[in-house]
Amino acid sequence: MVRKIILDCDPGHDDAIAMILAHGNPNIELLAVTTVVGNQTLEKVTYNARAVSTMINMTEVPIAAGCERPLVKEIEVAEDIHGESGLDGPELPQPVMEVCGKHAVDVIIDTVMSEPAGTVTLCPTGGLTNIAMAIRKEPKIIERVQEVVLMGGGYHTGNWSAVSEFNIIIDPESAHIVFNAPWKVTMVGLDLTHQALATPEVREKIKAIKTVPSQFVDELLEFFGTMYKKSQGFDFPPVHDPCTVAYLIDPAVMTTKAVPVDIELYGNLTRGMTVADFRYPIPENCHTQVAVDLDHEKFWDMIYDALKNIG
Ligand SMILES: [Ca+2]
Repeated sequence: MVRKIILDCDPGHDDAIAMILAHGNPNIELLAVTTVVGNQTLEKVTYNARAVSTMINMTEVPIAAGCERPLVKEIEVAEDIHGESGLDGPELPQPVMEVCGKHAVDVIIDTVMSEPAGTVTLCPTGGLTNIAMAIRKEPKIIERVQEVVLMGGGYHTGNWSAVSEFNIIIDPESAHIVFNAPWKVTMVGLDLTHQALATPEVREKIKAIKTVPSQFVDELLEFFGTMYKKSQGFDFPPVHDPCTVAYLIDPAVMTTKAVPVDIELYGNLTRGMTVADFRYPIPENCHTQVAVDLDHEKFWDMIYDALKNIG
């Protein structure tokens, strides 16, 4: 079954690979790419989204720019992971894609309201500002969206503080709105994405595809890997964001567990934590689930196939 998705992102090395996976897989219909401040400023990540679309010749998918700052907090970017441009490493093509005239929040609302109810999935891979704003502006989207599958958080680990993950901690108020809306939320957090490592074997297989986009992905991973080694001590970089798209292509790529999840807003040490309650019994009305274990080989096979399809 073809899944219609909106990718709300902040490219971002792993966001770029999520775009490639969504575009290159026949079971995903990408309705729009919307951008939000996160890994870098809105201006930079929107430029990057246009450049990546150009790189993979994805000219039919609208790109809309969204919120340029979080709801409450000041802007905090991830320069030590993604560099000054947000997509340092490869040389980017001059974008041929223009942004559409509408704000990303309106693109999200209008797309969800105009497509048949229950057919559009939101796939946020950055901070949750645009999604929270869309809920507040048009609450009817909550019951019309099929589900939300997001990269963010972690039930046992953090990467921006001891217990908080970047996409959540940069705008915890928005995350609180999104996790507490009564729609189905799948949290693809660090517990899962730290298994999506671009190992040397993976790098070799990507290189062997020998296309311009595969070379581009290899250069992305080279920079991303160097930064992850330097700033977080990883031997191989975890490629977070495409895990969300992979789940929508085939849920068997990961195991999940239904548990209530809420966002800590006030803790001195724990602000931005995704608090997952694993106690028995799980409430009947639990609308959140967390990703647990990744099928590494199946995941990377999807990336190789997408690159081969794009050519
Ligand atoms: Ca991202």
